[in-house]
Amino acid sequence: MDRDTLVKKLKKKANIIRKDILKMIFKANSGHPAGALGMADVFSVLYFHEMEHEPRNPYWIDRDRLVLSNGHICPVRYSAMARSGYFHPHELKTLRRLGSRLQGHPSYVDLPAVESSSGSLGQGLSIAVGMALAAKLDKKDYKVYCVMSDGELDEGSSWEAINAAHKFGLDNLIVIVDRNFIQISGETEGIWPLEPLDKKFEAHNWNVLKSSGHDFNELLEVFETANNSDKPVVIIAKTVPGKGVSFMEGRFEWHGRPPNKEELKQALLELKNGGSQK
Ligand SMILES: Cc1ncc(C[n+]2csc(CCOP(=O)(O)OP(=O)(O)O)c2C)c(N)n1
Repeated sequence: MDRDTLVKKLKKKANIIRKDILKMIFKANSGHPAGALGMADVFSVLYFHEMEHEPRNPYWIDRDRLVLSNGHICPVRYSAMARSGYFHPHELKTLRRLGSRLQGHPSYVDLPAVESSSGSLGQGLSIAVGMALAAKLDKKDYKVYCVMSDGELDEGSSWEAINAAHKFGLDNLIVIVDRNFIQISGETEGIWPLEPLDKKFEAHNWNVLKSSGHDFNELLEVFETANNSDKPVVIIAKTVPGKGVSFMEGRFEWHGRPPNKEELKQALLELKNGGSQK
């Protein structure tokens, strides 16, 4: 498939994912739209291009692993999984229901290929480091991806894991930081400043790549570079929280609030027309 066709396909998938996210969170009347919508483009690239996986064989031993550390944005992952064939998209409407496999914070016991339960922030990277080390010890070629939020980098455990990845030479580990500059109660730089984030990773001997989280050509290129890294690699993906919906974009207030009926209607209309172009 040529690059233009691929980009068109990935954009289309991301738009479907965004609509799913909004419908799921509306139906559950609870959830986290901003981070999920902001990462829809990255998840489209991961599930429909980048990862080696077999949706119909979720326990395939050589599959690439994806640890979602910031578990609260899981609607983006559930939609990408459903749309790539892990389960029927009808199941998406069970988000956050008692007994559903699609819990508000993912449960790996319930849903194959979720790889790890998450929700308690600051733990996923340590889990991913363990998985990447296991791959090395088992002489396996699969890669371990870890999606994490910028808010999680407030936590010391993240930096221990970053150090460990260098110590063990984990060139099979690709971390994607959702750099959306927001967390639950405001902007990251006001609450717990992280900059210069690139230099901090570099100081821990990581390969640091930066990309827009929404430009598909840039994302494809940055993943290509990441695949050839001889060190643990982080992609700092600059994303717009709430991306695609004009009244959610850039607003931390949408971190954890569901849309009401009118808001859902307007958001879906915007996405039908290709999403906010702000
Ligand atoms: C260890 C832990 N502390 C607190 C929380 C509560 N919490 C849930 S989301 C969140 C904000 C984290 O910021 P970020 O992940 O950057 O959020 P987003 O970008 O999705 O807005 C907090 C503090 C948690 N889930 N886990």
